[in-house]
Amino acid sequence: MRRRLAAGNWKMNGTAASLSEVEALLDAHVSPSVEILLCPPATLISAMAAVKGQHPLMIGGQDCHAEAKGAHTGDIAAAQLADAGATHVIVGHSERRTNHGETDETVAAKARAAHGAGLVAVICLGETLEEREGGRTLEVVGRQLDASVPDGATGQNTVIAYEPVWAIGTGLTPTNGQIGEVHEFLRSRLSARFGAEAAHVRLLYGGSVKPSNAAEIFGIPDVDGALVGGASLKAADFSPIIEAL
Ligand code: G2H
Repeated sequence: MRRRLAAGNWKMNGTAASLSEVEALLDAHVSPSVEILLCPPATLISAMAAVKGQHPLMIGGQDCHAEAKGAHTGDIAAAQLADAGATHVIVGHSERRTNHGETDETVAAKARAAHGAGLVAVICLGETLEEREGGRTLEVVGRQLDASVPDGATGQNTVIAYEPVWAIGTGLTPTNGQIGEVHEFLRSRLSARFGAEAAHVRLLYGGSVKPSNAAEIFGIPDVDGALVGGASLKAADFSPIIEAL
């Protein structure tokens, strides 16, 4: 019912030379059985769109502004991402929440802007280590889900990524039980709010996903794919993750 999704978040990495990795990825997955999304720096979206040609690879931004246009130096509007060739945009990544003070309300506004521009919003949430150790994980992700996902979210326009902050770029991953508990909780919370539509919303896991742990993580119920950072930069790493889906 839900098509599996392998999403790569290049973060602030990559230049035009990195497009050779995209070519290698496309060569390895000419007709992928899962959806593949790459979110490069905005500077590379147009060039990546040109490289992919007719390949079903999807391209996303890593952030967008909540406003459609205006005096916001350095920011990018959702419609500008779409104009450059993006179909998706990540919003609410923990690095944005932490480094740029983004609140759940900011994230919801950005997701609304994404929807307004016809983009799929990949909405990120996840607890800190302190929250996890304090036994507050479900309380925190529940609050983030409620407040970061706007009304009007559907399986077509929204993907949720559960990314425990303490697992991002650290090499640490939660146990299968911990991931499964949160995903099950998120699904049921979405169901309570969105009814049957919740069954169509994909829930990705993110945080130190790599070739060696991908298959195990993808075997957890309610995990519909992954949001991959470091291991999405090289085709040799991202390709086996795609194959594990
Ligand atoms: C979490 C993830 C990508 P990494 O930020 O969103 O990064 O896989 O490097 O932990």
